[in-house]
Amino acid sequence: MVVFIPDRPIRIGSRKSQLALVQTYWVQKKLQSYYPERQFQVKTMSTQGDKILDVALAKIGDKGLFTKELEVAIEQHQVDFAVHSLKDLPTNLPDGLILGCITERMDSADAVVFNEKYQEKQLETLPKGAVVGTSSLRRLAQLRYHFPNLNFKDIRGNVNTRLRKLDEGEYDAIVLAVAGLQRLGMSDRVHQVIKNEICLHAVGQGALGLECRERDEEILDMLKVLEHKPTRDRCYAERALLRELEGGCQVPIGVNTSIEEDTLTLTGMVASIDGKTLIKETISGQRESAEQIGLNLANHLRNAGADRILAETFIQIK
Ligand code: DPM
Repeated sequence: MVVFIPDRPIRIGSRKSQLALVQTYWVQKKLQSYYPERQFQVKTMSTQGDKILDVALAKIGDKGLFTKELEVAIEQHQVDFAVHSLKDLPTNLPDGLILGCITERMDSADAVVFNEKYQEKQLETLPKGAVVGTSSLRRLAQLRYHFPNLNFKDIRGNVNTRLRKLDEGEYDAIVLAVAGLQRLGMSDRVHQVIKNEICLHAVGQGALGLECRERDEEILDMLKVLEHKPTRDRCYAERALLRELEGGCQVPIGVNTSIEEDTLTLTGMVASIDGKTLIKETISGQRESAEQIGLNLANHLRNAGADRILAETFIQIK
């Protein structure tokens, strides 16, 4: 006798913010189209980063602020994998969990959104003392370096909350990832895309990381259809650099990567949060040794003084 056992539904873990859900539904829809016979369910949960909204991100400092609860859910088999903004995912994952897949990166740049009264402005033409909102040390350090006359102020909350605070006049401008605004269908709010020469993006910015159990062959196999190899190689190099230099998600470290044929080029920068010191280095190597390129660049940056800057940052934000 043949007993028909229906395939179990696949459960996907996600945060509840609008951006997180847009990203997760995108993954769900894609997988559904590849595997029409399977059922995909989304399970949402809040993370520490969603709950603590009155403390500067860098001060909470915890690794995995936006990912920890989702990881516990994977470990406890409440979900089969989780969808994260890759830039929120720590470079060291808990034992037994892995990055099953990295999806194709969208625009990795940062954007400036201006208050109504400054619609015609750019960072370069804002009046002295204009209030610019960001809680990213990376953006703060680089923008202070280039625009010492602007006044930077911390801002917390999800993308929608931040835009509301800008519109209500608490800030003259705020800095957000282009990718986040695009995913939310708010590209029209991007008034300036900040050039690479001014602001290098965060490690993993613009890509999604799908995290699952290391031994779950079924899920690992399933997720492969969403893997984007060039993005994966770039992000592996970026993550190796960050892991080697610090490991966390709230440090003034920025990167840029590109791939041409078999060559991967990685630029990394470390800056002091007062905007006075900035070190930047670039190296290239074989794409297949992406992580080694990240490690090598970390050493170059160290030799140029990165450790001292990072140690000072650590003391300042405590
Ligand atoms: C991390 C940072 C920020 C988020 C720090 C950084 C931005 C915080 C801020 C690690 N996670 O970028 O240097 O602006 O005050 C986050 C966003 C996205 C993923 C929002 C944003 C958008 C999608 C993406 C929060 N995580 O950066 O505007 O970049 O993939």
